[in-house]
Amino acid sequence: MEKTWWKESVVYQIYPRSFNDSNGDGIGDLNGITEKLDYLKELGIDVIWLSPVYQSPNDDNGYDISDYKAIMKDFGTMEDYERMLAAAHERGIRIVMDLVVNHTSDEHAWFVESRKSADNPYRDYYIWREGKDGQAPNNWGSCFGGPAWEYDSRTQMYYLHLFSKKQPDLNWDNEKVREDVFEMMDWWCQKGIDGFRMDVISMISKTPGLPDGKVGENGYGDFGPYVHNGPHVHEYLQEMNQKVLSKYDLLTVGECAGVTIEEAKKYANLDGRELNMVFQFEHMDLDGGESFKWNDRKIDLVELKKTLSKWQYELYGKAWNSLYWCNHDQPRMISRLGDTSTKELREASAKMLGTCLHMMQGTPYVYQGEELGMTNTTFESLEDFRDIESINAYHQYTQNGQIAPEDMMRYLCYKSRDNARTPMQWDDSGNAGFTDGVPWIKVNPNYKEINAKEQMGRADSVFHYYQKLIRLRKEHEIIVYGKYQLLMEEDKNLYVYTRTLGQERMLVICNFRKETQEFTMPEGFEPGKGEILIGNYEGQEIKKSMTLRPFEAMAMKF
Ligand code: TEU
Ligand code: CA
Repeated sequence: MEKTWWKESVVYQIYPRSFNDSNGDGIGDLNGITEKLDYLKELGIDVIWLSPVYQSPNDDNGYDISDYKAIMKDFGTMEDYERMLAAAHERGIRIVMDLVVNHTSDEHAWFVESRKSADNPYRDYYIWREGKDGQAPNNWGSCFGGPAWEYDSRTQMYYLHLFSKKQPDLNWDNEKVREDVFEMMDWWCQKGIDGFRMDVISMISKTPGLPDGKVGENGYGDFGPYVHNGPHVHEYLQEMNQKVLSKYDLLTVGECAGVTIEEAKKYANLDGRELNMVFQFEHMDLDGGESFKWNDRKIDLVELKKTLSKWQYELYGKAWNSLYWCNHDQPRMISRLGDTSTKELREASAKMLGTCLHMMQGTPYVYQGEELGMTNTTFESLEDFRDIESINAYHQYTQNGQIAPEDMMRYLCYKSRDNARTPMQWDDSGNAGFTDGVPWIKVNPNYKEINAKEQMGRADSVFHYYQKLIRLRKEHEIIVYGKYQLLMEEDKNLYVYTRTLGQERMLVICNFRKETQEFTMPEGFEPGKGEILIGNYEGQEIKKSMTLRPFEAMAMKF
């Protein structure tokens, strides 16, 4: 397999609003990031993926962009951006920008023009339709509740928005839209950035005719089949690749809601015609259901193993995986699959989850605070939440009587995106050292126990464990390029797999339970010949049969 830097890298995702506030206004900013580059260097990551920092009215925290070539005032200036980029590059850290081009803000100049009149030159930059019998053009519901169409009285037509009504969808079938987007991407590449994470890029090509979808429990039609991996998506990405991506040395990752293995092989094919890799959602959605993600079901380990293994097997040698447990849209994985009830269990399970993910094949992503074992937060009322998805969902499901308010509040506390968006916990001073002012969202009250300063000063911390996981990838090619094989498929408690590269083999054992588990070494792995690369308990030894302690994990090389 061809060796490339983006296969060998570890990416760290920064959610700028919650990372570090340098000027006391309660909002993280670019200068705040620059101040913390040495921290990231110490952790050892290679690449930063920066959630959007462009000008935005913040209906969806920057995922609604009103000017792609300007920096959000809350975050600083273009000079601050350039200083951050240079400072990152000086440290050998690359910067990947979030590219949000399925939609813009309704305050973007293109949309301001577009809505003026039906014959405006920018009209076809967006998706406008006549109503049907005084109703929306079709039955689609938006991701953030309500219909996916907004009526505009000026021209008496509707525009499509798969997300909030302040996020109108661009019309990618218009080649002028594509040209303008590619020109803007090139402009950023010329500035020296190192790649793009492409927001819901699997949704840019809509099925002509925009057919009604199957009506779900929320009363709206599902747009999925007519929007995910649409008819021209690969053509448009190949065009983007030819016109922009192929001219630079970039890391590209497509966030691909609704992506299947077959589609991923096209998006992330090793032939390099489209993108380097995709974010798939299957392992994240295993605990979903009728009311979308709003429940408190647990992910089933056997299902999780099957799903992740399928992606490992099927993309091997054909396409490339991304590996993630956490991002700004997901509750903290330690609160879903780990145990946060005591410090010991919390740290053991954080390290186990890190081991399980980082030893697979693919490019690992670490979301800010994951390297400390940061947990879900404990909000008490709806007023504490800031996320448009959570707030709208609360109203929608409680108003139509589908979910009782106290249940919905419990589900929000478990699943809300805001769990990942509480401020980064730097130290045990006020507001976790994130800001001298009033933070835009409440700090998780557990910051006195969980913070970077304490962990950097302690050899057995989660931080140092992640540092080692990241370093091992640089020292052992097998971690990057070895072939994956799942063992003990049906075991309900252990996740065990091997990696193979030439004569070398690795064995990875992870106990996903707080109860101890008996384990016998598989055939062909001679205890005396193995070396422990990393493990989350003191004094581990490789033995023919072992009693694995709560959340015990080991990666061994033979
Ligand atoms: O997320 C796309 C996406 O699929 C989300 O709707 C996801 O399903 C949801 O957040 C899970 O609860 C991207 C961004 O990552 C997200 O932050 C944005 O809100 C969204 O696109 C719109 O830009
Ligand atoms: Ca600030």
